[in-house]
Amino acid sequence: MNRLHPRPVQRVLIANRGEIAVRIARGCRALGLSPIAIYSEADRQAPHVLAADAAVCVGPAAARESYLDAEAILAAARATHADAVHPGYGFFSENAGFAEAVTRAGLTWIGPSPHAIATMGDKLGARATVAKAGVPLVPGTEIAVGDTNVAARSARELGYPILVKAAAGGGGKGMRTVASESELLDALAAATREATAAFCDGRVYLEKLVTRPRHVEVQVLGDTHGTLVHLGERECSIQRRHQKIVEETPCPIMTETLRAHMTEAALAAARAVDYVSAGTVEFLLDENGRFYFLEMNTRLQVEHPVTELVWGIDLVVAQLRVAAGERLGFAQADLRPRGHAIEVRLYAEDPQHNFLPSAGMVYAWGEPSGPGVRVDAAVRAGVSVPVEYDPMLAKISAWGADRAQATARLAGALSETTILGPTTNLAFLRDVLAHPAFAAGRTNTGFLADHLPAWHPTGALDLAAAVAALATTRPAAPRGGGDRDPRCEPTPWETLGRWRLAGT
Ligand code: MV4
Repeated sequence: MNRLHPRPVQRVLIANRGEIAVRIARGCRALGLSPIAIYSEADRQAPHVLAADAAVCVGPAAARESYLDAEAILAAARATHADAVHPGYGFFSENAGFAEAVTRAGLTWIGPSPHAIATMGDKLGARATVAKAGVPLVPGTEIAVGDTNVAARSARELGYPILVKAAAGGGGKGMRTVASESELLDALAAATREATAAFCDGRVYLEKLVTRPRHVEVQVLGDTHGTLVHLGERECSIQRRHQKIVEETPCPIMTETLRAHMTEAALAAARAVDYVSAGTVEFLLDENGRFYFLEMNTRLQVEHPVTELVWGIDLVVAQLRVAAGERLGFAQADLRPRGHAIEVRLYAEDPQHNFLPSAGMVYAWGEPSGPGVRVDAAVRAGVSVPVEYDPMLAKISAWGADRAQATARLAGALSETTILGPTTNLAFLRDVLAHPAFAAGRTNTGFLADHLPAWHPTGALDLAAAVAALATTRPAAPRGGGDRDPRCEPTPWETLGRWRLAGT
């Protein structure tokens, strides 16, 4: 197969699972393309398998032996005559070697070039590359600090507090805060150890600590004909342990001037690696309105739906089209954001017990709908949530003409969401949205620690919702056999019998 002229894309292998695999299958359908799923032995019943035209088992439950087995995935592509591979997020999405292998196999890689992935994947390389393009960086060391004397001198010059970061890191892995010189040696050793274990690459560097930053990121989209546009920013500051929980666009404190500067910086960063496909440039925004490049994610992101809702662009469709060599077909001047969108991530985890994952059988699942509501989920009653993967069950998003309407619609959608089986963070999410600090847009990275440090559910609403869900999914006992008049079917409150909760 000639790698410069791969065959036209018709069959797309989705090298992922869960809601993003379902989402990508939808994008394929929208273009008349045929989605092909892969699955592990733990995912035989998974919703993403049903979303595809064909599905191939690639190995046992452990991700290393299935979703991260490059040979098995390429064999699945061959067996199903796939023309292209979409990696989704996580797994192989930011693996330059896998992107290369896909291309070498004569398949179209739906994503940026291996060069762009590799450059941005190395945080020191990314810093150097975007600095040359004039993108503002947090003051820091430009080289890995192997020598502790050099590190101590650099840290003193930067001024404490500082952060030790892993060059191969990202997402907070291998990161250490250092308040003063007395902590530096231990932090360097710990970060090096952690980075070596996680990435087989122990290089670390220093950055000045930005206190109480917001995490604001810019969506970019490029084609192979030289068009590169941005689709505004997303604010994703409400996180715990580097896991985002709430994402929205626009950023509540964004101004036209700040947006102009930040999006220009994001486009410059993307241009520095000839970026093609959907990508995200992350910034820290400090309390004085200054912003600094953090890293670039060279993939479609979990939180892409809020951008789609406000900008009216299907990012997966755009990725598929530009991967096939088509032009984007629009320029920056053709794009106008409208209104506000907020997404929350529903996790199978227990907020009352340190957010411990809570996988297992889903007995009932009722998803919300209504004006401006969007659900990206891969949950089905009767199917277990495997323990082997990320415990995210669904993303629930709402669009509104303004932030208040988006918040109200999302809060309404959450009270319409029912799940019976795994413990979830549903009630926690409701309390985040209902918090006055959220309404006021005071969403920096300290939000959860400041406002919901030791969270406990209020009221028995969750149990009531779960019982109602159970009641609505339980078939009514047949009376008198034969065809029954649906007008005589009992209401949930009747089938519930003594399971009625006091006060509901
Ligand atoms: C920082 C920072 C403060 N100052 N860098 C966290 C994940 C990784 N992408 C980088 N991170 C941070 N880098 C400097 N120089 C604070 C964080 C950080 C953070 C950033 C975004 C969202 C949530 C966060 C939570 C803790 C720390």
